Amino acid sequence: MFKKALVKTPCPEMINGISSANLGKPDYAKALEQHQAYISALESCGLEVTVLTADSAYPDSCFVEDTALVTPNCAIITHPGALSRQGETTAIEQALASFYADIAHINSPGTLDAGDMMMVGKHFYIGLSERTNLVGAKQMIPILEAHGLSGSTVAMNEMLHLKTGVSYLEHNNLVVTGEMVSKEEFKPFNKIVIDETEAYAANCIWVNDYVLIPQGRPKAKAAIEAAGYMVITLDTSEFEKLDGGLSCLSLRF
Ligand code: CIR
Repeated sequence: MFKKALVKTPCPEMINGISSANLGKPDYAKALEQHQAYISALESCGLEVTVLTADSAYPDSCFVEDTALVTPNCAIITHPGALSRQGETTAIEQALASFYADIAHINSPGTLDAGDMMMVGKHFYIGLSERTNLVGAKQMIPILEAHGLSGSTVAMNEMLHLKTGVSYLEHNNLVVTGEMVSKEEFKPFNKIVIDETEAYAANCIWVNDYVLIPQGRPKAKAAIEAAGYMVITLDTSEFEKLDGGLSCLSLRF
């Protein structure tokens, strides 16, 4: 069960965030509304949500997931792979210091975005992406092991982050799309395969037996409901324009 979440209000400069989506620039007012609805949804799942103030220096700073890994035992501040995002970690570390006595760090030349990390019980899969390098993963794994956890790497070619294409919904259920469908390491799971036309819904989040999914993906919604979950749909169109999904917008612990 998760009890808390940390989010950060999008800043007006988000319209200049990193993007490969070709969906146009986000509408800032709409993004704020969607962010508020996201916070309300987390609260309705029983989480106490800490909201950090917007920071104009970092257009992508609402995507807090990439800046830290939060586990039951420790927090690890990452070293994000995109240069323009590396300074985002300072505010996140300050905020996490209220919740964690034990904070470790990934350091240069290691890079790691925690959007590349997926928690399955005490194990963490680490995607080797354009943002997360092997040096970063090799720093992360011993930190996990020192805290009674474990980690292993997953090769990937097509996606921004590991969790762009795979989400763990507890109970051995894994939502997958694209290159994640056939990964050897994911063979032991019950797979809920998301159609390529709704691939964006593969980034969804389990929160205390609810599953939050993006709006407008009816096949994904039906498949996740059929697996026994209560589904909450949220409009994340303005974050999708920046390659961001539901998991990216919070740290849950
Ligand atoms: C970026 O490219 O870093 C942001 N525009 C999107 C980050 C999305 N984060 C995530 O998938 N964990």
